[in-house]
Amino acid sequence: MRRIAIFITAAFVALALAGCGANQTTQTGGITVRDPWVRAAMMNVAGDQSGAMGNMGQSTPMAGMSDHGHGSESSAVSAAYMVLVNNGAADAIVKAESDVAKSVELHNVIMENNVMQMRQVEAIEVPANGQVELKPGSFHVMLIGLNRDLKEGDEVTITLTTRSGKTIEVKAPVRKP
Ligand SMILES: [Cu+2]
Repeated sequence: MRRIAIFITAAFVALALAGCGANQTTQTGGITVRDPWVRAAMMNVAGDQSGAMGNMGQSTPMAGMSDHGHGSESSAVSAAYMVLVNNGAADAIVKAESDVAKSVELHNVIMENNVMQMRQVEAIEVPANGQVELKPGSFHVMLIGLNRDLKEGDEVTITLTTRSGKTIEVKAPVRKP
């Protein structure tokens, strides 16, 4: 008897899930982006310094280290911030891409042993009918290895992918923090 009861419950759950799926396809909502911006950053500040040191013929251990940058390889970083507004079912940002940097990651800032540290995260969760603010000291889109200077007034295109499979193209102005 008990086994039959469980089977019937499972059938009801399956029907309920099928119903949810049908509702989701007619939903127009989901995650949208408000107030995006990218922190201004220059890619060649460190490179110029190591070049000047090299011309003086004096190589400190520090200058020697930065020479491994080989000029065209930028180690400069920046970050993008925005508000993720969700007027649909719970979803998440699982990927970010941009042509301004060699690598783009989703990050959070956490306190560990009283030290603030950045950590890569698999996803930035956005609750149903809720919002998440990407801001300094919290979640952000990390731009690693800039391909060009990000000057105030420039525009950066970032493409976000949601767990539900939607892509969101964000045009973020560059600002000084
Ligand atoms: Cu970061």
